Amino acid sequence: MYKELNNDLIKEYIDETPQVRSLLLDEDESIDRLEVSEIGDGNLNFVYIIKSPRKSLILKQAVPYLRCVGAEYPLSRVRMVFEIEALKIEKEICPQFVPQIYYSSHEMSLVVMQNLDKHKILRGEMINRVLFPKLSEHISTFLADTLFYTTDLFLSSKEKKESVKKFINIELCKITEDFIFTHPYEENETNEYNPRLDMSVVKSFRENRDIKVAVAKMRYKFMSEAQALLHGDLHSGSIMLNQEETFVIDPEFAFYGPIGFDVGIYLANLAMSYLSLEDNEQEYKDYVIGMIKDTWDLFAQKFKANMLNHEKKIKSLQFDYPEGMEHYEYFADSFIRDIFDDSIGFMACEMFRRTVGLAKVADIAGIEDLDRRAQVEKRVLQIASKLITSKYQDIDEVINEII
Ligand code: SR1
Ligand code: MG
Repeated sequence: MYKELNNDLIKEYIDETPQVRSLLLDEDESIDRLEVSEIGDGNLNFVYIIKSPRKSLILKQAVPYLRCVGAEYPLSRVRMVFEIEALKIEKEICPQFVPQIYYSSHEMSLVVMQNLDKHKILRGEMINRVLFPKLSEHISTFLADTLFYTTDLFLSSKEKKESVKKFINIELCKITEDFIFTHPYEENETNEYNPRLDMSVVKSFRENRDIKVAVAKMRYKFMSEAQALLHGDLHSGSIMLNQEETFVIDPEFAFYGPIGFDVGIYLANLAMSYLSLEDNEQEYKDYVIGMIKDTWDLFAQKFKANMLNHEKKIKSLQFDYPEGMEHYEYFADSFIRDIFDDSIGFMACEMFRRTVGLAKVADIAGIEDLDRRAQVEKRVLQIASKLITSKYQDIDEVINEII
């Protein structure tokens, strides 16, 4: 039976759960030897570190409401099932980038997993101006592999449809539909604004026909294009890393959606980190811009290599004739071109919502001087307005809008 845990109840729960207890303690050791602390700073769930003299691990539990709003915003616990199942699939595809799961319980809506205690959250590290030379290589592989190996370009028709069925994540998709694609474009009680933000800029994007049409198209794409199993919330708070290793966490928003959504959300978070920097931080600025360029370029190369690597599958996709491979390569280029356009569209949507919606990014919301923060936010909105209404040849053109 489900029980909402807290620091004390967790010890009892572990005592009654031999699969977890044996990871932490010898049989004759008392549960008093455990130390439990809640460390979650996300919007949805509770996350505990549990330490014993020999090991530490993470226990993450979903509660029947949205944590950042409270009990008045009910949210079913089924989101933990999506998180557990997505972690398993991602782990199979990219074992090096996904934490180890030790135990999971659908009934208790919880997962027990590797404590990444030698790793930190990317967002905080970017706020502290730490450089990670391997990150773009790692994230581009995570994106290219998780997003290719869950598409119809790789799976059989039956496997893909069965997987789509397993990931009908109605409630968390609705959160994205509301908080990314709807509320930022209307007066909504959940929106939050920096009091110094120039509201005429907000008004102008809310009443701009081209922006509204473009956002409506991205929303429709998000709702209807079941291309690949997405992480669904790949911002810089969903990545833990150090100089050697990168882990992608928190896939509770996982569902089958448009590939460009994951890519675009990540690029938007890099762009907002860049825009939060001061004029005199040129070295870090160059580094973040390099991340935007490398992430896209490496993703595109790796996704294309994945597409070209499965000859049997390619032949079954009606390219089984002498020039078939060459024609398939045209298809690959055109497919990746469409992902690029989608990524930039979703990137813009993420930039709008992180400025006027409920969920902010600490890179910008943490700027103490509200006037400077408002200047940064105005720039974010102006760039997002441009990105969503324009067509770009390549990532360099997009970067030119941002710098
Ligand atoms: C109301 S929940 C707001 C956001 O938190 C999650 O991390 C997702 O990004 C969601 O949109
Ligand atoms: Mg999250």
